[in-house]
Amino acid sequence: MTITSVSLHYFDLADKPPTVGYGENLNLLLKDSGIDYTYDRYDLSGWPEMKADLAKRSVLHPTMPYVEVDGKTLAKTVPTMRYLARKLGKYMGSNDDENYILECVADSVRDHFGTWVVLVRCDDQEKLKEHFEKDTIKYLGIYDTIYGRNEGPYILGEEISYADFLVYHMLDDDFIALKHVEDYPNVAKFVKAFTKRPNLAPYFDSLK
Ligand SMILES: N[C@@H](CCC(=O)N[C@@H](CS)C(=O)NCC(=O)O)C(=O)O
Repeated sequence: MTITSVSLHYFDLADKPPTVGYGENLNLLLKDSGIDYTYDRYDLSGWPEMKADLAKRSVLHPTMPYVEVDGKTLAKTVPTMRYLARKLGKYMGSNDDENYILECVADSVRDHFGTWVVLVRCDDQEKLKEHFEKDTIKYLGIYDTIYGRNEGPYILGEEISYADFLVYHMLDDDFIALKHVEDYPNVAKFVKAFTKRPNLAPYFDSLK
């Protein structure tokens, strides 16, 4: 492992559960890795100053979340997950073909995210029902095909990858998606294995 110091930084979306949003993808990966890190959450009001400060530190297009890794400041969730994965020597594929698969899955999660994020503060039950029937079910089917490529429980088989964290957290963010995984056996197998991972299970228990 070539990382000695990590801190994760993200908004505190006070009106939402603490896991909602991009930051949790990095939080899950760091937690699973067993590395020591801090997770600092911020009120939205201080963001303009923080953003200006990050720009001064040469962060390209500063957005939340960002991570400080051994003196470097890195923004953008998926590129940062890949950076950490490479540094940690785990969570990437073992060849170009596997890494291509992971990038495709990350891309599908991004498309799924786009259908959810526009509704994140919506309380119109009709619109939410429509989203579930049109989008959530569609992506659950896509993930079931992805997780059915091999015996699982993860995208690449027995080894977890950064894209598995993205899929799990997308299902968690997408309202009631996690409650419907039993209808998708390959996704259900993945979720069961993921939530039982030794460094994650106590965390999921703590959120109940
Ligand atoms: N592509 C970026 C998107 C990050 C993003 O849009 N973050 C929002 C908060 S969830 C943000 O920083 N908004 C404030 C801004 O863009 O200045 C990522 O994956 O991290």
